[in-house]
Amino acid sequence: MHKKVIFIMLLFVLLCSHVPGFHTVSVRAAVKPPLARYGRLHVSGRRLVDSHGKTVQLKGVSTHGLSWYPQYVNKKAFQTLRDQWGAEVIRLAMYTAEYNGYCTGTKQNQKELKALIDKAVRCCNELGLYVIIDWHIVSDSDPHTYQKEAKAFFQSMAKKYAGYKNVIYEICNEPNGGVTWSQICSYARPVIRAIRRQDAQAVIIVGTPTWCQDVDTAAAAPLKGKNLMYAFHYYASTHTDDLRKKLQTALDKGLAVFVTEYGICEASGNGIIKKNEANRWMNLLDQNKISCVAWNLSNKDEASALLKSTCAKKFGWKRSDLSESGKWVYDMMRKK
Ligand code: IDC
Repeated sequence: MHKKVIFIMLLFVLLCSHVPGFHTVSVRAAVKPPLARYGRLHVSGRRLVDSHGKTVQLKGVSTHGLSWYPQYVNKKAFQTLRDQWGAEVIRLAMYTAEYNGYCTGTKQNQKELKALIDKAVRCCNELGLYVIIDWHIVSDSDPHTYQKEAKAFFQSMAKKYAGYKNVIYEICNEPNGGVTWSQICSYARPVIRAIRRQDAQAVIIVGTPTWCQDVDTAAAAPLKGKNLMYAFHYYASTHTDDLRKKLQTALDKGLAVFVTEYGICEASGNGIIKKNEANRWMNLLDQNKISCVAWNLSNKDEASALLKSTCAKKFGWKRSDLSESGKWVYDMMRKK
């Protein structure tokens, strides 16, 4: 009798294991959401750590421009990323200048962007995901261009989300056009103060010169203050050993680095994909427990988009709905 029961149970497991999705559902159901696992994050030395001081390496996905692809800000999409992909953090890229940017669009547009961020932050909170609010400067190379707007924006965000444990602020995506580290610091200090007046603890990520490549410069003269991190970005088909050296220099100096954007294609966001280089980069990040976010969640017809351009689904993507970049990111994150 006993043997019969065991046999039936084994048969059941064997049959179920052939049902698509069984593994994902069963494995994920047993795992607590990231926020429940790690709690409030903070920075210790060069590491991001959980509420018990244990090193945390978050992996996740960035939206494309929020104004451009608002359709992917929905709970089911984020749930798909959490449960099927293993994502722990979502980055909300809010362009400041391009594509109905926050600083160049209408007041109505600003209102819509804030509503979208609010929806995203709430969804992430309910799902226990970390969320990065990204002030996405690009063509407005110098963050001083919209410093006044940035201060007001982050002050209002920090006021609204001070009680949340999952919100991270990224105050300038990619300074470029020769903007120096000391210029970035003079932008960052008042913006950080505006956040700190509302929220003394949230992790704040500061962009670094040359599209977030010069972390070595930041490491030579980091900002004062707690829970600060520094952004580093790479695109594996364009950036290789030289940039890895820069990152290593910064790490050796003890800089707390967060890769808030990476791609496995060229820096244009398009072009060829180099998986060998992508793997080399990810090994370096894994060895050093550096958190990272993949660019971008959209079906735009470009190599960095994670969804196939023919895929119209707003959530519930299967592996076959993903682009080559998407499949690489999905497989890599699921391994974690
Ligand atoms: C790219 C998008 C592309 C868009 C362009 C506009 O992929 O669809 O037309 O921005 O500027 C970055 C930027 C990020 C870029 C990305 C790829 O932060 O905005 O997105 N990239 O070029 N830095 C390095 C690469």
